[in-house]
Amino acid sequence: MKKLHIVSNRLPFSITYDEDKPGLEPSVGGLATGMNSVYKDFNGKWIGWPGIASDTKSPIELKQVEALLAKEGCESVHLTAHEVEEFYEGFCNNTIWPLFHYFPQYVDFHSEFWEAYVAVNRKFADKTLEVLGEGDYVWVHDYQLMLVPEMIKRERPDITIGYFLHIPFPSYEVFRILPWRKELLKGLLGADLIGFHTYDYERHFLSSVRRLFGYEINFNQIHIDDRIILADAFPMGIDYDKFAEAASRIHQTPLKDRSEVHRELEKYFLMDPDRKLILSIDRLDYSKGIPHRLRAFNKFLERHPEYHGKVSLIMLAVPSRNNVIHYQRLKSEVDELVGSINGLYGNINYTPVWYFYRSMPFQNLVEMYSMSDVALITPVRDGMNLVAKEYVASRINQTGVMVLSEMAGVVKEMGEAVVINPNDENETERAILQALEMPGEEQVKRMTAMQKRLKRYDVFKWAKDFVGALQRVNRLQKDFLAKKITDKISEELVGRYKKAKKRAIFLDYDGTLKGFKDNPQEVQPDAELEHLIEELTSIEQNVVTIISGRDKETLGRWFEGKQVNLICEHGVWLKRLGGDWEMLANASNSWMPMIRPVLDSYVDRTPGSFLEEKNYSLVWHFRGAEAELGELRAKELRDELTGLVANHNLEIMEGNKVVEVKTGGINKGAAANNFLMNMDADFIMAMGDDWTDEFLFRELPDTAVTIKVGIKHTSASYKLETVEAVRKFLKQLA
Ligand code: GDG
Repeated sequence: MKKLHIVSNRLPFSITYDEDKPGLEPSVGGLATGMNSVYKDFNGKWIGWPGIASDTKSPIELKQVEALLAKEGCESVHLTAHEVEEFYEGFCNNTIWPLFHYFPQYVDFHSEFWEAYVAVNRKFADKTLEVLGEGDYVWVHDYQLMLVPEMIKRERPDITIGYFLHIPFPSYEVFRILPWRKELLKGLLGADLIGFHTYDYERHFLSSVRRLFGYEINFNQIHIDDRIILADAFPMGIDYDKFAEAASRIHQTPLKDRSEVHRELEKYFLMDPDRKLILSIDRLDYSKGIPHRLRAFNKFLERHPEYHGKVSLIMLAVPSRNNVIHYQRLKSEVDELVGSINGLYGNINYTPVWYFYRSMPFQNLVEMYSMSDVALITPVRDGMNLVAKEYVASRINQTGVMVLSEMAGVVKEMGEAVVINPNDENETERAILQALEMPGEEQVKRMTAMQKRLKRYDVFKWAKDFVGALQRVNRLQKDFLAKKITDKISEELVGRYKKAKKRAIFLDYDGTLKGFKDNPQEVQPDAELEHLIEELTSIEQNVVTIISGRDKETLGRWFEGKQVNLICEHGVWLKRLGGDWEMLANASNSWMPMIRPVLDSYVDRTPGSFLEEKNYSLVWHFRGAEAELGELRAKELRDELTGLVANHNLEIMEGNKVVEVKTGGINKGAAANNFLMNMDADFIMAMGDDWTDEFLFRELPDTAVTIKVGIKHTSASYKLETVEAVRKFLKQLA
């Protein structure tokens, strides 16, 4: 059975010591819960760091820890204190974290950090490689391990690799700041499926891939040589029932058994039943917008004296990365703000902000969720934010209001929240008021809708969905490879070719015999190609025809003196060996003055694009333009042309980074069949790369060997990935 292995920075256990005897404490985080549900079902291992610096323990102690973890299906990757410092605290938390959360001013660009990141990723990849069986699945998690997918794929292409990023993927303009941006992307592109919390992160990622590498992207599929890579959004859920059930237990806990937090909260409400409580929970991180929240709350108290004594903010800030200067400064700022608000508005009976700088047990967390009237969640950037989901799950009586930042990934699933921009403190202040005054009925309506959604797409469904997509991408890849010319198929085809007495061979030029360049005039045949054509055409039984959309002047010049037939402009012109140009189809160009100005305007507005004028067609090339702009303009141009061409028997052809307008009814398929008349060929072969070649594949006789170059869907019977593969195959025929 194929296994599924998980790779993440931390293992789902912490190591505890009881008088030097190590033990394991299971982690209760969302990731651990979700992954436990899949990796055990799939009989896989969990590969990660146990959380202790390896050089602070003796080899024997490390072995003990390893053995304990191994019993739980975990494989340990050991990191020294120095590695933890440079890799985790350095590159992960001082480079990627601030950059991906749009804090470029906090980013450290140290090459030592980068080197440590590469080395540690290598360790994770090596450990994973040790456990992999034939055709297994691997699911790699988060920003600490962005290079691992490629490291595994390079050595084990048979492994299907998924990767999930838990933080935002920033816009290209931010991502490009990083000196190692290409390396990170290459690392990710080793995966077959790349998941994000939201579609926004997905499109930022695709845009970076397009701009940095120029790979072909079809909706959410990236095509690289013979691989298909899928990017998709999977909003991570929580263990919904766990929170709902815990909240329901809390409501039923007898007075004497209630926790101290529970009792304190009740005391607060006892003082005045009209009192309200606002909740805020996060790690103390600059991405969480804690000062913004405090300033907005301060404004609220300033503007609404009627709420003095009636509303408190209970703020749990979990200590985090406190050896980093930006976090220390943040802590001072938060301490000051809390002090200032409490100093201004507090009294003996009233504390406006209850501030806890620590973490709390799960039980207390749910008590706070279930007893707070409002959750104020205002990150300036957050990949998802699970706290928001946990608050909703804990509201078992369906009351409560969520005030939520539009910068958190979770907002996409919480349209019913009161949504604010955390940088607008006036808006947040108004939202606090709106939340406190929201009628019960409306609260219930909004909360019920959110609960229904979050209960359905919980962390188990999320994990299952991702694994399902991983299996699908594996099938997609197999479907593609099904048409690929393997060594065995190649042998068969060569056998058929050898037996034939008369062979008609149709070869498209650009993208088939020769790779693309920005300027289409720069791709005349190279020496290798010329030699290949000479060899092919020197065989008596072969009738070789170059069949292309190019103009007859260019092809005529490039192939002058060669023993090939030429079909140009998609089938308008034919030049038989030794003969003159003849017109195969009744083409006209009287329409050109009408269409040319339209195309000219696209050239003007799209830097890097240009217009090519053939005898019977006009072509707008956008390969040299900025990729996304080019695609967008091509779409606009097609729309604009559609009305114009319909009335003039014209056709719009979309080639590879070109939009071409030409007389209707002319295509390579019709031209090739015309050429084949009276020829009596007993072996017909056609090769081409774009959709103008699909006419050829469809219209040639069924016995023809049709070969698509590239990995897109095709009606050809076979596929070859690249121009190099085409040349290699033709060499066998020569
Ligand atoms: C990253 C992304 C993304 C918090 N305080 C206590 C406590 N917690 C638990 C919460 C929640 C989790 O920690 C925090 O999750 P978040 O999603 O809010 O944030 P990050 O830790 O920054 O996580 C984030 C997430 O990955 C998942 O993909 O949503 O955007 O930054 O579950 O309940 N738990 C306990 N005591 C506490 O004091 N027991």
